[in-house]
Amino acid sequence: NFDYSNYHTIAEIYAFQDMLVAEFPNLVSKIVIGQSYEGRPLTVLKFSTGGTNKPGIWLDTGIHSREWVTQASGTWFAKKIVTDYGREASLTAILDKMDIFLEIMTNPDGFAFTQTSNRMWRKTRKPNSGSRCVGTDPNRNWDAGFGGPGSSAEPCSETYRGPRANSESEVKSIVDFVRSHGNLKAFVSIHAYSQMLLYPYGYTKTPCKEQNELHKLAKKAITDLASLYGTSYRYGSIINTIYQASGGTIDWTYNQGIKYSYSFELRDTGRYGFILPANQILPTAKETWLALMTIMTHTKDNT
Ligand code: 0X9
Ligand code: ZN
Repeated sequence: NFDYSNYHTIAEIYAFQDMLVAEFPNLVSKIVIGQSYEGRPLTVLKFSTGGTNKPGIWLDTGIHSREWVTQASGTWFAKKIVTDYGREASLTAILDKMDIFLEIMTNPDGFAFTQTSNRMWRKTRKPNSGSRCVGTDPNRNWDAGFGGPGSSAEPCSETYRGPRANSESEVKSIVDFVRSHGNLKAFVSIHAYSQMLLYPYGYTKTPCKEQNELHKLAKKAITDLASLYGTSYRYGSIINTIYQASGGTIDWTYNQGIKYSYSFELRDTGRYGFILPANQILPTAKETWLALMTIMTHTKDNT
């Protein structure tokens, strides 16, 4: 009875997660990896058929709080996983070999702020000493080219990098999780908008070591995505496809040895931008899922 075709409040999404765990206790559990600056739990849904420290796939949505179609798609992905396990062969094969981790509200303070005060809020909500401007860009705060071009040292900027790498607990909690898990094979960070599928790097033009494989897999994934509604995606490295961005999530995860590090920019290409109408949530989630399945299946077959 959760309405996947509408946007939901942060409280509704927390409740949705708990209901999913209650309904499918043998498949889903909730992990709290830390807490946000304002004290909200940073919750991750773990989809697992058992075993210890199986190879893992990480998915996150909502690290930029205003990108609402991503959190909405995240709830649909969660439901899709519990629906398809044991019924759909490819997803079943993935979960028989690997665990899936899904952080839907990766920036809960920002998300709350978009619902109460400023729909266009992007950053975290931690104050900056010596400035009246609040928040750090959580996609410039990672320890990969931190502080380089395509990030700002100015707290009032939308791309403020923060005082130091991992200064934001929303970022540091994922860093700690990735390190302590130690067996993640894919890491997919989901943003909006622009319709792009991106791989490292964002901070340097130097091609990443596995660029050929990542490029071919991205092409296959966006071809599968387009097969549903014809939505067209561009693909390539961050720096060559969107712009230079330093201190980004997937550059750090890739440098940690997680080869299948990708980032999506979901619908649209700017007509509605961040304010994507709710009637596009389901089509966006469904087409994105096809690309995610392509990436996850390739990861499984190469793990
Ligand atoms: O500027 C960003 O952080 C990303 N664009 S967004 O509109 N979602 O803010 C682009 C940077 C690299 N892209 C991703 N990692 N998705
Ligand atoms: Zn974003």
